[in-house]
Amino acid sequence: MRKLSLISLLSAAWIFLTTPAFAHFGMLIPSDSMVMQGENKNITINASFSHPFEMIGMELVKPKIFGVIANSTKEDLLGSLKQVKVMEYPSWSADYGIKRPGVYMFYMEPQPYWEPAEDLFIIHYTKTVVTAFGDDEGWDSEIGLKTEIVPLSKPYGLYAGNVFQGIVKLDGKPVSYTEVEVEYYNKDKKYEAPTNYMVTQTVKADQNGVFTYSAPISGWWGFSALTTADFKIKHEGQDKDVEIGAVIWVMFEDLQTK
Ligand SMILES: [Cu+2]
Repeated sequence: MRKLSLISLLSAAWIFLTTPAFAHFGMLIPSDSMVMQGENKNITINASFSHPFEMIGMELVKPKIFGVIANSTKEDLLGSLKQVKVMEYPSWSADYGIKRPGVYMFYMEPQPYWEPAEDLFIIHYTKTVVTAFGDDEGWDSEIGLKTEIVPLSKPYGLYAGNVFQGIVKLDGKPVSYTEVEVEYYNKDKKYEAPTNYMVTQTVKADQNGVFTYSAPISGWWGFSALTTADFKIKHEGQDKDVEIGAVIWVMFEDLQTK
């Protein structure tokens, strides 16, 4: 009996210790992904490093890079970041006023995050796409991040149930058979996964780096394609591997009734 309860205690501890480590996501969530004519032109973008389905936060130190590319112009937005809390942990937020029609790609490169449990650093190059005032040009273009998901589906204006397709790129080239982790931003903690296997789902890209996922419900869905970097970072004098993630956040909408 004692042995059994020790085992169950240990396995409970093991689950507790390992489960949350699986699915951290760089997160960039704008207050609106389709800004319409006559709507509030000011949006807020929240930046965090979190466990979106379980709604467990982590600290995000001030990102190395945070910006937007719109109408072929890059704008550094690091200076507009303000400290906020996301899921109770220190995170960042920026207000952005949209002035012209166009596609606005927000992106962040966080500082490398040291993950002792995995003995490596993690960098999630994270982006999200906002469209404004009816101009759609360039939704499929590339920002040019170290690793990036380039959308094959318009990364906004999707219905729940639609598929989202993207190409996983590393240094501008498609990566074959990469694993892509998928997670729902369980914002109101409304949902529960039937099993722990379903908190994070995984799809693989094909030989051309293309992956496909169909979102079952409306809301924000995160896609994170993970590879190992071709560079190392020193931790206490030792070279450590760097896991790099190409992350994109995509909103799926419900069809509305009249
Ligand atoms: Cu984590």
